[in-house]
Amino acid sequence: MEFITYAQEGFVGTITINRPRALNALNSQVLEELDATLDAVDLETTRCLVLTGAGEKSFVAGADIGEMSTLTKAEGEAFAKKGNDIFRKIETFPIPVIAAINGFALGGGCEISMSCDIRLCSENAVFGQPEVGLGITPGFGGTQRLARVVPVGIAKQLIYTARNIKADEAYRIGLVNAVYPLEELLPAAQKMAATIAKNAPIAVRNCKKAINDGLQVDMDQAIVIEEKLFGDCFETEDQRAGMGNFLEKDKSKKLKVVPFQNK
Ligand code: CO8
Repeated sequence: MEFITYAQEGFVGTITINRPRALNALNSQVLEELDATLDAVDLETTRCLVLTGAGEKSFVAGADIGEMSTLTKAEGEAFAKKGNDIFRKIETFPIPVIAAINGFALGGGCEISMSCDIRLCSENAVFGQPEVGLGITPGFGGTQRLARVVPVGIAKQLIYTARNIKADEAYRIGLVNAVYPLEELLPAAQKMAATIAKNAPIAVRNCKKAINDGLQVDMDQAIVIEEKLFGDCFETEDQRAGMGNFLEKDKSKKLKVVPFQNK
C-alpha cells in the first residue's frame, strides 16, 4: 500500500491515511487502499480501530480537488458513491472506530470522521464543509451525517456558510468528544480503544449495532432491536464469565482473557 499504513497493538488496530504531501486528501487510490485495509482487518483479533492521518498538520484535507475538477455528472456521482460506500463500511463496521483528528478535517475529512463512532481531536484541528465555496455539495455523507451529529441548524449554518471552525468550537457543538494537545491525541485514542477492547467483544459489537440500527427506526422497533441483541449475549462465554466474576467476587477471570467467540 502506498497511502495507508496499518499497525496492531493488542486488540487495537490503527489505520493511518498517509499522504501528507497532499495533507492526506482522499483520491481514488487512497479510498481503494482504505477499503482494502478495512476488508483485511482480522475481526478475531481486533476489537477496536483508530483512524488518523499522517503528519502534524492534517487529518484529511478533503477529497482530492485535482481529481474531482474534471469529473462529469456521472463520474461525480460515481466518485461520491465510492466514498459513501467506504464511509458506510466504517460506520457499520462490526467493531468501534475512533477518529483521532490531528489537524485539518475539511470536506471529505470531516465526513470520514463523522462515519466513525467517536471523534477525538487535537488542539490544532480545523473542521468544515467548504464544498459550496467550490461549487459542489458535500458528497461523502456530509449533508446527512453532520445534521445527525450536531443540531440541524448548526449543520446548515456550517454547510451554507462553508466556514471553518476550530477545535474548541467543534467541542462546544458536540462534533468531537474531547480535545487534546497534538502529541497526546493518538495515545489518548489508543488508550480509549484499549479500554473498549477490555470489555466483552460481542457485547460491544451488539451495542454498536443496537445504537446504529435503532436510530434508523421508530422507538417501538428500536427496542425490539435492542431486546434481540441483548438476548444474543446470553449465548456467549463472556456473559457467563462476566456475571460469574461478579457473583463469585473473583477478579481473576478477566473478560479480556475469554477467547473471542463468534455466535
Ligand atoms: N485536494 C488536493 N490537494 C490538496 C487538498 C485537497 N483537498 N488539500 C490540500 N492539498 C494539497 C495542496 O494542493 C498542496 O499541494 P502542493 O504542495 O502540491 O501545492 C498541499 O496539499 C499543501 O496544501 P497547502 O499548500 O494549501 O497548505 P496550507 O497550509 O497553505 O493550507 C488548507 C491548508 C487550508 C487545508 C488548504 O490546503 C485547503 O484549503 N485545502 C482544501 C480544503 C478543501 O477545500 N477541502 C474540501 C475538498 S471538497 C471535498 O472534500 C468534497 C467531498 C465530497 C466529494 C464528493 C465526490 C464528488
